[in-house]
Amino acid sequence: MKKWQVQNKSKTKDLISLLLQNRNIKTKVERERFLHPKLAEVTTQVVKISEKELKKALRRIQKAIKNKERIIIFGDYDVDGICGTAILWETLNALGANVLPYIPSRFEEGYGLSEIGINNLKEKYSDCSLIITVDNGIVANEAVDFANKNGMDVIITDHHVPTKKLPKSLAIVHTTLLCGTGVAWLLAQKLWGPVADFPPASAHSRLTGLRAVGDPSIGTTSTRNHLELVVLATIADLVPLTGANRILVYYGLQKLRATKRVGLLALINKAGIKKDEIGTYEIGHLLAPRLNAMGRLASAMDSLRLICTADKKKAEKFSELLNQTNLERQQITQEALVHAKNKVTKEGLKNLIFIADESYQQGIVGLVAGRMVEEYYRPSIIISKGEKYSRASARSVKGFNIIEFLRSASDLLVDIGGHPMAAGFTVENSKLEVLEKRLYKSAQKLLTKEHLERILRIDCKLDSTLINYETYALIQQLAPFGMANPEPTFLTKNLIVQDIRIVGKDGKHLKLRFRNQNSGVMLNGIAFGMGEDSKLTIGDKVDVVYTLSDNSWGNQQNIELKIKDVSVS
Ligand SMILES: [Mn+2]
Repeated sequence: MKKWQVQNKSKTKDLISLLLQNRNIKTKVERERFLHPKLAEVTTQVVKISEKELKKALRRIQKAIKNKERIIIFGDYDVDGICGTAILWETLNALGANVLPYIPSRFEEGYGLSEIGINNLKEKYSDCSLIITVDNGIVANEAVDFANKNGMDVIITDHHVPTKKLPKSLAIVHTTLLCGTGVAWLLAQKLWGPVADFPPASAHSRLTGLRAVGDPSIGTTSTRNHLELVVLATIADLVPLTGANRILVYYGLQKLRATKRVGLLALINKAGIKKDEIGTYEIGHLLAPRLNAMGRLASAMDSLRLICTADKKKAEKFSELLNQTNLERQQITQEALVHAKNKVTKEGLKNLIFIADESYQQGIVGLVAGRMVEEYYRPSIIISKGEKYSRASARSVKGFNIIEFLRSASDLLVDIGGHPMAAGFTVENSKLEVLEKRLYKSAQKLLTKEHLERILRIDCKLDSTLINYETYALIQQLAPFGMANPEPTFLTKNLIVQDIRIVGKDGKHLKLRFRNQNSGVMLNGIAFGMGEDSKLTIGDKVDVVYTLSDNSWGNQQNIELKIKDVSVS
């Protein structure tokens, strides 16, 4: 049972003001910015990117373009890395640079800029003299030194949390206020400079089938076309949708709905999405998992190819590949999840979940850890046991800083990185047992009852007479919803259960019909995942927590409650 927490108990009549207050939007200026975002407000100054570093980066890139130096864009293998790489590659290519993308293999080269990655790219492109990282590099101090020793300059663009000692790269274009693609997009805008509104001389990538600039529209609206990639990355990377990120998502969604990229169109089609209905949900749950699947199981380069291709046949081929790989990814994740859950059932639930197994694949341990947190609401560490070393992914519960927690055992680890809610590390197999004991012991001390209690945050109570299409339309002003701007959640008390139907395959979901005792208003609701252990019966008087969803068809305006929790009054 979740604990319900009504955030705003004041009785203001203005629902929008109340919802904005709950989202920390208080002054008139803040309110205006939130309700009417302006793209011009996303600037390097606003997100605190160093002008000095930016200038150094621009000067070095312009020199490389002029001298026809080989430039490599070195991106991460997730959606954020891929989209940012596409933006810088297409931009530099259109500006006439000798540029190619490079995405390392998770299995052979590991995360981020590394010596082995640099060696591999040198073997392929011996003339490379400038590396630009995307969505990685801010802690790659040794790899940067190695690149410099090998005659390559490095420009870092990243958004991860830096350590005290910065790498000795030529320039660092960095902020934690955007995703990695957002940083790359701002750099690309600066590179376009005043030519942004003119079509560039047609430039074609030298890679067959990877015509980045076959589309002549790319120059005229380049910076805006790239917003469709910024929105994919911003949602996929789970950054809070406030400030500059919210503005980028607001405009990026419009661009994505009108995308002309044949690869994205094929993928959208494969995912069964209507193009003009793409929202943050569709990106987070349908598009991003497909784009991420390649880097988890195979090669992220194919996701990059899908995004950049201008060839319809290739778009079809890559979208099919991504779809298949994602199905495989789902199956592998599911198998590992069942295995992990069985282990908890057998050994009992402790404050912390720590499970290592040879059968877990590296690319999916993060997903399994996330699902274990959902299931048990405990900090979860899932480990893919290798021959000598194991790779682990950890996910946390609100208020428990997992990176700090894990760093307390860093003497036992090979490497570690991440954020308060999600982290990853490498450990030698021989140290797994000691590590497990140490972490359990320390979790026993640090984790409180409050940490392990699920809280359902509710914006406010809503009178059942206000559950209508007008209210739904009103709260859409606050969209797009996502991290740090959740869909408005309401509580309505004393509804009478009028009808219950079990729906969905395996009878997982409930369709409910409620009646308001006093007004007689009838309401429809759907409760996903509540079919199996529901104890509701017809005639029960209940309190319901829900979000509103539009279930209109034809001219019939119809609002449905998407139920998050029900309790008998
Ligand atoms: Mn990122």
